[in-house]
Amino acid sequence: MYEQIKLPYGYDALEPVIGRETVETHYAKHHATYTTNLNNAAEGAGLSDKPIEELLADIASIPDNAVRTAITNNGGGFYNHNIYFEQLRAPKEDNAPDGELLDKINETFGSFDEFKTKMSALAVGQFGSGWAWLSCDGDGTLALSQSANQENPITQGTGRKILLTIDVWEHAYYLDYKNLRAKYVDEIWKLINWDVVAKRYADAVA
Ligand code: MN3
Repeated sequence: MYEQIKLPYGYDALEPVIGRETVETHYAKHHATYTTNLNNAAEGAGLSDKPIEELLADIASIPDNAVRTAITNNGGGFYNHNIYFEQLRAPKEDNAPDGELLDKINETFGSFDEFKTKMSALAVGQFGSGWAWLSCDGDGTLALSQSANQENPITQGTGRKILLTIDVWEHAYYLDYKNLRAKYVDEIWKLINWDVVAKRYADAVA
């Protein structure tokens, strides 16, 4: 049985960057539906005991087309939203990581601003629904990428650990920003809980 993370904040905690109605609909409707559909598909296929990362990494080994598609879409939807919601918090100006993660970002991308520009460009440039990702190898090498629909660096077979994501499905921003995806992406940097991202990085390189 796969379970949605408990939101570590209230539905209105991300205002004014992301409004209460968006958070509530996104979490209690979209994310909840992916979770229910994943549980139904995994249970039907006898796979519901598998840790979600393993289930997604081994997706190609599921022989039945319909089950594989259902788990790609709903397992990705379940997992990606757990990652997304966990890493947000109330808005903060001049929000930035520090310590080892900041050093690594500076070393890899030149500066934190340059990193944000590059990841934002992937988020804004993802054609249609999808996600932008920061992930890393076991040796801590950072990588930026994007994915369509509910794919992620695990289902894409990269073997990398996920550190940070931006959801660019219209349901993530349309009530607050209408068609202005770039404005949403620009604003979401205020919400990133860098303590969560730093913990993911520390776990990935441990
Ligand atoms: Mn979403």
